[in-house]
Amino acid sequence: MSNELLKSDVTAEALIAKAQRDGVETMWDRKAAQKTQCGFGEAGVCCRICAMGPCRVSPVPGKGAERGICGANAGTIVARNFVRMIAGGASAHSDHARDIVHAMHLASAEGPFKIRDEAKMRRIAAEWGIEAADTKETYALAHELAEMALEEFGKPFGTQRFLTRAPQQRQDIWKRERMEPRAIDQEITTIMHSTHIGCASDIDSLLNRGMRASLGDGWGGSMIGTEFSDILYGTPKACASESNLGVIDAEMVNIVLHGHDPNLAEVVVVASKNPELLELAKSLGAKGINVVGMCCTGNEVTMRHGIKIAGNFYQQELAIITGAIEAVIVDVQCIFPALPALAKKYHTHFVSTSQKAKIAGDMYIEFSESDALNCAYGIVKTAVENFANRDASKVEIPNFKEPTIAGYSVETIIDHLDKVVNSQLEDKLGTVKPLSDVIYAGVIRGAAGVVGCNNPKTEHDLGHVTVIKELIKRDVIVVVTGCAAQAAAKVGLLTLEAKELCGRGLKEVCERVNIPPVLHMGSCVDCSRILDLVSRVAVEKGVDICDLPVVGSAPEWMSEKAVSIASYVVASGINTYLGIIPQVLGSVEFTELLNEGVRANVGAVYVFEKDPLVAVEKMMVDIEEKRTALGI
Ligand code: BF8
Ligand code: SF4
Repeated sequence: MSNELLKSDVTAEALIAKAQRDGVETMWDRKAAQKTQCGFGEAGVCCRICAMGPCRVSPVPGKGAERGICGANAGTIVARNFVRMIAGGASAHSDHARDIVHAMHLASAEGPFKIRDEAKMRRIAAEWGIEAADTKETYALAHELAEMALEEFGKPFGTQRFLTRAPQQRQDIWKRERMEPRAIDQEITTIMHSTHIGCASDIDSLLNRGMRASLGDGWGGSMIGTEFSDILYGTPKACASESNLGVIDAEMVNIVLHGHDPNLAEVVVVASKNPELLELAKSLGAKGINVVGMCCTGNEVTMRHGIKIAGNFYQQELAIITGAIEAVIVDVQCIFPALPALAKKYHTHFVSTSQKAKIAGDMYIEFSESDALNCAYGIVKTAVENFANRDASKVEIPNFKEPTIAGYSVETIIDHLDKVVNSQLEDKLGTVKPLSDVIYAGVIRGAAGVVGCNNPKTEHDLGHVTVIKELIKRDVIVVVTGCAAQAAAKVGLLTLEAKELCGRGLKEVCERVNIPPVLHMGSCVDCSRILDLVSRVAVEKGVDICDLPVVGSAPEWMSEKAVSIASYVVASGINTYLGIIPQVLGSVEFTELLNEGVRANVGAVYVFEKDPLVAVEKMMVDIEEKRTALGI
């Protein structure tokens, strides 16, 4: 266990010590047991795509085997592994989105799935060319739109509908590069086909297919996930919350919602307010039911209901180790298989709910959209009843939490801009013009999206927090999603007071618009909100996305979803700074393609930089070069 990697987390020291006292294992023990990680795997040169292998080729040209048995060289092997990561990530985001659309297909006035943002539904219906989108009966339109959205996953012809939101210049590039994503599932299937033994070996072509699938995620699956979640559960508005493990309440029944899918989380939030269950909780000696969020399910319910954030990815074990959690309820993605065994060491019920993420050793209560409220009621009841089994002597909750403001959808950002800049006028502008104007005027130098996971290869949260603090100090406004958003929340960066850490220009903008300098835009699928925001600025200024002083950053990423996100951000024209080096260094050619070559195709590159301070310096050079090129 390396304390070094945890020193910037105020909750870790006590809880890791408690874990040792309690005799339970954490990711840190398992990381230590891994000893030195495999150098071939780390370089991406291990191939086990067929049963003639596994083949591993030398990551150093001229030393050892240069080709696998079929003749694949390091470039091919590395590229295939990389684009398969994109396929994994795109499938996760997109399959999650499909579940949201299925829930919308079940929506009715009686609920529990209802149309909560009807105006947005009608806007998107019109955008997608549905006739009489403004007059059709609400649920007839909802079902028609849901069917259209489901077709985006498997339609035999045509490209993704949301691509038209991008500036025309960007759409032209995608057309020229043959990167316009067709059906979402098709793009993922094409990757699996192209990377099969004896299929594509050309690294440019492989990356091109990978980027196309990633665009099918960002502008397809993820964007559908975001937009249809808003229609179904409401478009987020700025709301107050709190963050870090201190939100766990020793006197309440504590339920951790962990995973990614808001379908389950939304109904659990409803069930947690059920008077019968509250009464049951009180009869067992609890003051109430405290639902807290972890990872992106947490982000979804924080954005819409102000549900408190218990923590991010690497805190999933620490939450259980507090001894005060009655149930961890999970849906899909980023859930450690280690959790059921850990939960059994305490009184915690580990409840998995999705066939897609059945976890060995769990308490499995399958969530069914068609019986959503009953399901959620049953799950929450199980948690409440478990309060009686809590062992007070095992409870230790770190007393750390920070105020947090979340909920900055694109609509909410525009609303804030309208309120200030246009308060004298009757009609709202309803555009991002005030934002693009302050960027062009140089009051704000640029914008950055800081996103992604935690990774025990680096000190936890430090990369996120350092990058964000250094950027806002330099007058760069920051938008955050995923675990990066939660890292920022835990150190108080998602507050109005964080303006004090900003340069003069950004501070003034925060004061006038009444926003934090770091805007929580949601879960990882909500990186699509960032694409939408940046596109609006580009369209408003008549330029391409790659012309804007905007950067992407994933200081601590680890998941395949993050590889897909990085790829669609680059393919959308934004240089993306990765603090964890992808497993590609075993091929000089493929590394050069990512770091430079792909610029000729999409006008942006992947930048590898482990040191967050150096990364920020590079981002600032990048931003200032873009400004110079624009003549601003
Ligand atoms: O989708 S940031 S660790 S929780 S993958 Fe997972 Fe990474 Fe967190 Fe959300 Ni995103
Ligand atoms: Fe080896 Fe080629 Fe099979 Fe990969 S695809 S395992 S390199 S033979």
